[in-house]
Amino acid sequence: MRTAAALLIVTLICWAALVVRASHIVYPELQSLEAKEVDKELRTGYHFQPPKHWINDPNGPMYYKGLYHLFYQYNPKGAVWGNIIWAHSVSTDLIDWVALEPAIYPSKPFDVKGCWSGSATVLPSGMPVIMYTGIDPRERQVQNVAYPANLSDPFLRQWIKPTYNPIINPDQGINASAFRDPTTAWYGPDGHWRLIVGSKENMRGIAILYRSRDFKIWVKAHHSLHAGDTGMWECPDFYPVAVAGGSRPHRSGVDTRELHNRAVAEEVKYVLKVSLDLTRYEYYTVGTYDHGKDRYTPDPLFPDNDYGLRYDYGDFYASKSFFDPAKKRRVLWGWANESDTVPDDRQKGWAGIQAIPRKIFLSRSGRQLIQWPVEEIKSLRGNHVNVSNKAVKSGNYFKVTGFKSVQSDVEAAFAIKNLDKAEKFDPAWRTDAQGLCKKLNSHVKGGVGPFGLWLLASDDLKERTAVFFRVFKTNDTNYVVLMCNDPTRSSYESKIYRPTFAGFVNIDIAKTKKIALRTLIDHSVVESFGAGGKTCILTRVYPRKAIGDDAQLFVFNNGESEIKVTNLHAWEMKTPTMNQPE
Ligand SMILES: *[C@@H]1O[C@H](CO)[C@@H](O)[C@H](O)[C@H]1NC(C)=O
Ligand SMILES: *[C@@H]1O[C@H](CO)[C@@H](O)[C@H](O)[C@H]1NC(C)=O
Ligand SMILES: *[C@@H]1O[C@H](CO)[C@@H](O)[C@H](O)[C@H]1NC(C)=O
Ligand SMILES: *[C@@H]1O[C@H](CO)[C@@H](O)[C@H](O)[C@H]1NC(C)=O
Ligand SMILES: *[C@H]1O[C@@H](CO)[C@H](O)[C@@H](O)[C@@H]1NC(C)=O
Repeated sequence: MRTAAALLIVTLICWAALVVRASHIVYPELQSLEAKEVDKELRTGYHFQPPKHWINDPNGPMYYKGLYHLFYQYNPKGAVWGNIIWAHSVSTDLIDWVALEPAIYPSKPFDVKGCWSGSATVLPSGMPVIMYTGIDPRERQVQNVAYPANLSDPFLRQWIKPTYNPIINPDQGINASAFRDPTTAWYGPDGHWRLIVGSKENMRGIAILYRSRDFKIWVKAHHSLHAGDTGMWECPDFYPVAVAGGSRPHRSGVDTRELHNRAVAEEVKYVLKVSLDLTRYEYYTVGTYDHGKDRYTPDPLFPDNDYGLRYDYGDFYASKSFFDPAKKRRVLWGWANESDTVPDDRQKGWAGIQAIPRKIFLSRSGRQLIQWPVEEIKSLRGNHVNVSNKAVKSGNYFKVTGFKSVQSDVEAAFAIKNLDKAEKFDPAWRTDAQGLCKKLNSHVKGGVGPFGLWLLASDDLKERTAVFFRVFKTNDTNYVVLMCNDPTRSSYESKIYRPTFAGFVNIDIAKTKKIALRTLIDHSVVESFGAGGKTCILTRVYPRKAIGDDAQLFVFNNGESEIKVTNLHAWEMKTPTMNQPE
């Protein structure tokens, strides 16, 4: 009892001593301790990562004069959050990246205490402009712009911050400690620019709307674009998506710059995504946007709260999309943090990655967004193996041999023999896929499933991460499909945070009797796309034995019904140039 009480007191003291800024725990004594060595063992091969230290949110992604630009929140001095600047990388193909000098760093009164997240907007003249959150000497969050110093330089190496910054100050009604992450601006049929900034009012998350004629003087609208009872809204993203049956293919992206054209503005649907500071998850809705009233209304189909649809049901936060004019698509970036401990990160010398950029579009039915790794990553595919028409009986599994799976791309399709065996679905589970996956994890035998992959697995299977499906029956004709990521046996190391992650998959399994899975495996990253990108789950894992050539891939079936791997293709992935300095 006494130890428990003492422990509680210690915990309380530690808790009180932790400083939280922009929701990152601050370790003042660690944030400027440069990494002497970089532990390569679990570093990713083809995910975006700088050579060392801490990264978080992707910022201002854009395409300019033949180059993709990615900026990101970066600590140049250590492997924990702190000293944040905008690091800058460029690529011709979203695969090979070159690290440039930092683009934006504290230098002026309006950002001297921090240069936080923001977005890029390409003006009709072709001029890109960055808008970001600066922290001023009074610790207020203000919004600033920066312009390229030299428009002829496709690398956009140098950015100039006009002296008229900040261009948006938190007014009386706004909490200056909760006012950040301006979006890409859009240009309405009335010739005015608009953008939103994330904020909160007590427990209400708000997308505060601003308007401008000249991108310089911004006026707050009388009402917000949208709000919700989910706490602080960070990193909002608001963009148009094409609809099936419209004048362009529904998979193609829509440039926010086209919205000044009334015909375009009326034909598309709109997506609002918010990152919830409280839960550290995101959700999105799809709806309509009235340009005249400047209000966004989610369609009734989309829950407008924590139970809303997520881009990713795993470790994926502070995401941001951009329109890629070169391939007429919308591309999504998202940050995945580490799940190991701060001392681990100190020792590794690095923390955080960006997920593989994903093409994102509205499904044909309009019921959800679909995401798929950008096609360019196929260029990294090397050695290939395949399996076809292989039955996996109840309780069986097999190893996929002949290739190295530690850095790979796996595409599989599973056919279900007997759907009648599906377990009964309890409607209470509807809003708790994650809890359901925790309860009925990969070790718990089922009717139809769990079946799927064990990956980053040791030969003796003592270490393994499971990515799998499980099918439930609501009644004789209706089924629910759960997609789940279970890392509870991913590592011998027991201190690591390893939550199960899960989402439901919106497919008519009674009709298809088949489901597809694609998983990108990259040492400590498992990024999975169920049913062609309907449900996505990214997890970080830290195996001790299942590393390098010792990481194996298996197919398993722990359900009563037999399943068949109709086909499975697996490729070793090459290592691109990742942020080598020029
Ligand atoms: C601007 O960029 C172009 C292309 O990189 C370069 O040739 C030129 O010297 C730059 N101008 C200045 C003033 O730096
Ligand atoms: C403003 O936001 C900060 C950060 O979330 C919070 O600590 C503070 O209580 C808020 N102030 C008010 C008046 O709501
Ligand atoms: C599958 O692999 C075999 C060799 O093992 C090869 O002959 C066949 O063409 C492959 N099939 C596909 C679709 O790649
Ligand atoms: C089964 O459930 C679905 C929706 O959950 C419902 O639409 C359908 O009518 C039900 N069918 C039967 C036979 O009860
Ligand atoms: C990532 O790390 C885990 C483990 O420390 C936390 O629980 C998450 O809240 C965190 N995610 C984000 C987005 O910060």
